[in-house]
Amino acid sequence: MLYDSTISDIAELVGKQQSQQDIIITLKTTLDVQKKKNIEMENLQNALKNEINEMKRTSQLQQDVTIPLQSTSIKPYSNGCQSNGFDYDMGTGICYKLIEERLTWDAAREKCHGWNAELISIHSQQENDLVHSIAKSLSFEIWIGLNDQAQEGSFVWADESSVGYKNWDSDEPNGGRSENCVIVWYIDGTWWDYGCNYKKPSVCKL
Ligand SMILES: [Ca+2]
Repeated sequence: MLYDSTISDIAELVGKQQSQQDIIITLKTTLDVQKKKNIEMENLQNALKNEINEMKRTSQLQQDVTIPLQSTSIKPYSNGCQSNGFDYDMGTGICYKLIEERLTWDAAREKCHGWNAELISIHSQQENDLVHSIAKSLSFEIWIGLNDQAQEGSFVWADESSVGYKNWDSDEPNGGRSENCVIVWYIDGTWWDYGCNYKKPSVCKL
């Protein structure tokens, strides 16, 4: 009886030990699975971080591009007027700059190009009054963008805007092939065709 009891006790102990081992194996397996899941989670987090950084970078790039475009569309002239010494004229809404240095028509035009501008085109009495007032203040005639260098008698603006308003003096233009550029006369603001190689002050327009 005692013997049987001892055998059964041992069997029970062995059984308990076996089941404990099983539990340990199960726990180990669970731990391995958890570790694997942690690594996967970490990888996912890193991928998300990278994606967020990329989105931040792209949105910064978009802002860099968008802001100047917006400000340009709101105030078309102010940026240009503020740079290179251009002035904004309230009456005509144009951005202009006087070149006091006396230059040939071509050299004056080149100078305007250096500021992304063009020799001035005139499309209204107000614009002509502006150029006339500048000429008057210098007591000197001023080059404007009008010229017939490409085709005799066919006057065009340097900035390629269409010719509408005109203010020729009564017998002008009269110079034929020898006078292909145009000035605003400082006395009364009328236009004369003139030899392009004479040197005169000029006005650029943005
Ligand atoms: Ca001519």
